[in-house]
Amino acid sequence: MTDAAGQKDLTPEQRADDGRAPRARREDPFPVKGMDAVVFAVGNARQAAHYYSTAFGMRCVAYKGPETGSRDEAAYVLESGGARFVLKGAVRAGTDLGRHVAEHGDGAIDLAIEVPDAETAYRHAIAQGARSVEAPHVLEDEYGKVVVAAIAAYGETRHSLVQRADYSGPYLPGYVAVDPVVAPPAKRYFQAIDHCVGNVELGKMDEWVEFYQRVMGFTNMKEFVGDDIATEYSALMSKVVADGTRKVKFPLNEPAIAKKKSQIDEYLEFYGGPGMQHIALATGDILHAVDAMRASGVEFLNTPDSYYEDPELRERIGEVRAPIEELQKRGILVDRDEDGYLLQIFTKPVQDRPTVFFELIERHGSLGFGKGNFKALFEAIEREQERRGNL
Ligand code: TYF
Ligand code: FE
Repeated sequence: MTDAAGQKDLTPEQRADDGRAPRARREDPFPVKGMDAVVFAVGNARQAAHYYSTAFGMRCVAYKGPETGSRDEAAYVLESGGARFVLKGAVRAGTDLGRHVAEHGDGAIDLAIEVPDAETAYRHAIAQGARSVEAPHVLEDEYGKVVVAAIAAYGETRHSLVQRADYSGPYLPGYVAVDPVVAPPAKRYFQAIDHCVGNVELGKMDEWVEFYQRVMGFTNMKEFVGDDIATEYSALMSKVVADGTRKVKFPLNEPAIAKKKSQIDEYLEFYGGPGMQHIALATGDILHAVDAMRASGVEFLNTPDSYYEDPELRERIGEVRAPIEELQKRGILVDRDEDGYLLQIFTKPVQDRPTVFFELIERHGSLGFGKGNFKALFEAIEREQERRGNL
């Protein structure tokens, strides 16, 4: 069939492609290189740097503070392979950083994304309705130039868009290289940020999913917690968005009305609004990482023996790289899907408030998030919620 313009009947996709070069058609409007850093506001950055050095095996590589001309805040940059945390603390009264910590406790203020072109990424985001936090600007020192812009995300969280063309400094202009706080472990515990999860208010999850689709061109991954599972045992709904290369993955949770008070409501109440809930850290050896972190005082959620004794689990997961007994000893969870399997474990909240926690994840092909473990995991989280008197 042909229409009035003499065109053959095309699918909407084909019509949109009409007359454009094949390359342009496939061009990503918001290309990303990966996570640049997770920036935390904390009550005491010097001590937090010590914790992430000694307990998470990270290496402190850079610093700024009053000694380097930063009059309001001290910031410590820690790395483990490609994973970078920046810990910021107020060095005097009356700062917005201090206000943030007073309001939310320790938490993430910036899920910074590395992009090939910050100006273009920012312009696209704003054109798609994102709220500006910082217009693109060049930061410069003797190591070179970095272009940074920032847009608002859920709650008080932002996404900095960081373009490192040929910057050779230890982090960003203004930071100086420093020696590690303690000698880093011979073998790092993790090497990348796998995903960063956001908790948003009831009924807002789909709005934020749509935000990442519209503003960053992210697409939904198939893993999600829907209505059915939510009311049955999880008391939360969850969807995952990711960039085309799946280097940046952002699951989003909202509370669900269920029999018990949602863990997401507990977070929202104690954090004082939406914010980052957990960071999953990709490890190549979760057994070693858990052992080392536990020995340094990091507390992980417990998994009951019944999880490992369930014949259905053994059936479902098949052969994995360690005997089940070794996973059981440590409380490591296993999940398998059509692409492969993953091992994962969750810390308890790492600050006084029941808010931010971490996940260690060792992937063997699986691109999922441990859907098969949601029930066991949420039960473990609820046991902790109960202990805190918040269930
Ligand atoms: O990131 C995920 O989706 C998994 C599972 O409150 C999960 O780590 C989901 C919600 C939650 C805790 C963990
Ligand atoms: Fe996770």
